Amino acid sequence: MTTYSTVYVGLGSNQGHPIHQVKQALLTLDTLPCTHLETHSALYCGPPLGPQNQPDYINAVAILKTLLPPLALLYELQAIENKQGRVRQIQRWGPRTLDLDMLLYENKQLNTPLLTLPHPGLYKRAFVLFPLYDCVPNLVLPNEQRLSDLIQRFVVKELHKLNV
Ligand code: A4P
Ligand code: MG
Repeated sequence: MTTYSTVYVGLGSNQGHPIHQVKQALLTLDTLPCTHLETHSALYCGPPLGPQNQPDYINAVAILKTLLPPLALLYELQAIENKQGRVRQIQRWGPRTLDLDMLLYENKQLNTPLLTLPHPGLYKRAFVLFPLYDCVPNLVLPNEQRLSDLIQRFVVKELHKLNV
C-alpha cells in the first residue's frame, strides 16, 4: 500500500497581482509529481510582517498529500516560486511575488540548513494560523498545542478573509 504524507504549505504574495499569484500557485501545487492538493483555505489579506514599506500580503494555506520526501518537495516548492517570478533579495522579509513555506510535514521535526520543520514562524503568525484553522480546526500541533487554543491569543483586526 502506498502511504501519502500530509503536508501543510503556507502561501504568501504581495507583488504582481497577489490574488492571481496565490490562485495560480494552488493550481500548480496540484500538478506536482506524486502529489495532490487535498484542500485549501480562503485567501486572507493583511499587513506585512517585517518592513512596512511594502504592500499588504495575500496569504492562504494548502493541504497536500504527497509521496515526495521533505527535501524533494521543498525543491518543487522553490521551483514554483521561481516560475512565478520570485526574486530573492538581500532585505529580510522583503516583498515577493510568491512565497511557499512548508509549515508542517506530518509531525516531522527537522533542523537542517536547508529545511526546518515545523516552519519557525508557524506558531507566531496569524496569517498562517487562521488559514490553517479554516482547513483543520481540530489540528493538534507538534508541540501538542491545540490550534483552536493557540489562535485565541491573536488579535486579528487587521487580517481579512476575502470572498474571491
Ligand atoms: N527553509 C528552511 N525551512 C523551510 C521551510 N519549512 N519552508 C529555507 C520553506 N523554506 C524553508 O527561504 C529562505 C530559506 O529558508 C530557503 O532557502 C529554504 O531552504 P526563502 O523563501 O528563500 O526566503 P524568505 O521567505 O524571505 O525567508 P524567511 O525568513 O523564511 O521568510 P518567511 O518566514 O517566509 O517570511 N507578512 C505577511 N503578512 N505575510 C507573509 O506571507 N512573509 C514573509 C516572509 C514576511 N512577511 C510577511 C509574509
Ligand atoms: Mg519563505
